[in-house]
Amino acid sequence: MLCPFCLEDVRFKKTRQSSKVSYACPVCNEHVPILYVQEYEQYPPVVVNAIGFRGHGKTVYFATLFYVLSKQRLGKHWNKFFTMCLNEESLDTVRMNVRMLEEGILPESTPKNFPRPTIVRLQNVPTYPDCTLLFYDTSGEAFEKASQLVQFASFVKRARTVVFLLSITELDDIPTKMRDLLNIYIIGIGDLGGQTHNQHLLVVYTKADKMESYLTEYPDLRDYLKQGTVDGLANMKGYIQRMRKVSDCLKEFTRNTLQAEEFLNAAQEYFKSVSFCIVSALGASPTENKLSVEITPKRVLDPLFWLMERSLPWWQRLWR
Ligand SMILES: Nc1nc2c(ncn2[C@@H]2O[C@H](COP(=O)(O)OP(=O)(O)OP(=O)(O)O)[C@@H](O)[C@H]2O)c(=O)[nH]1
Ligand SMILES: [Mg+2]
Ligand SMILES: [Zn+2]
Repeated sequence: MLCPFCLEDVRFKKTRQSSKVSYACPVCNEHVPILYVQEYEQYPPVVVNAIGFRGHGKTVYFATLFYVLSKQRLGKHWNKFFTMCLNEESLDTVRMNVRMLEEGILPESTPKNFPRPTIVRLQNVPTYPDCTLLFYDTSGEAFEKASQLVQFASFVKRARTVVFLLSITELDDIPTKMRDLLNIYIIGIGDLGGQTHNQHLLVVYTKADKMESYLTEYPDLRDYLKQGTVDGLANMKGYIQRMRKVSDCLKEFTRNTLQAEEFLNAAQEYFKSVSFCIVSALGASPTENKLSVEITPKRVLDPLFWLMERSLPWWQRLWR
């Protein structure tokens, strides 16, 4: 089983201290949630990661995702759906992030250290098997050099799908910076003894609310964003089809508008597959790092769907 703390494959040891039963990792000695161990097969882990430069929206994206999962009543669209945090620490993290966004406060820049996971179980999302999401968020500084990635973001090695989060309006030379990030990742994963050829790549364009000037020739993408986050969720098959069309459209956008064809060519060469999506976590720009209005997230569930889609065994994907 995958240890959520050190990401090694281990056999957890059952321990008993007075009346408290728990499972401990033999490698890192962390105590792992009981439900994680006991129902591992039923809710396999999915490593949710975010790779991107400083300030490109990684932490805000995760916070918004927690907000949407806990506040936007997705159970209205999905019969029997619910989420559950598997330990107290994860519940505290989710609650703190939701409260912060509700109060209009944005997170500080994330410190550079190896992150502790936020462990959230998703149950009864239509068309997807149940799973346990392990969220890892670290500083963008960890992705500026391969050696830093090895030290602070080795969790990426265990991700079936690697997620690049890019805020293109904050890049001065988009094609070069995109290629650099990919290059750093490929060196880092090599140094970690991993293989990109076993991984899928998902490119997420963040802060879509700031991208209007880039999207003038893409009315379908603009419409897709306008419809928010929950539109179409009642029909997941249709939603996934649309998500695939959006991915194809963003691939063209990457090639033609961003002129990042070398990034695209290299990504297609090195990864099992490359998909794209676009999100706006906040829906609008904050003023002086405070939110003046309630957040209006746009399409923030799409990366999660892609991660779940790409975690399916190959035969299930083929069947789809
Ligand atoms: N307009 C707009 N701004 C956003 C959005 N998401 C994040 N931001 C802005 O970007 C800033 C940085 O976002 P973070 O999520 O903290 O960035 P990060 O990638 O975690 O940065 P590091 O932790 O330093 O690596 C926020 O403080 C917001 O001002 C969005 O959806 N729209
Ligand atoms: Mg951060
Ligand atoms: Zn461990």
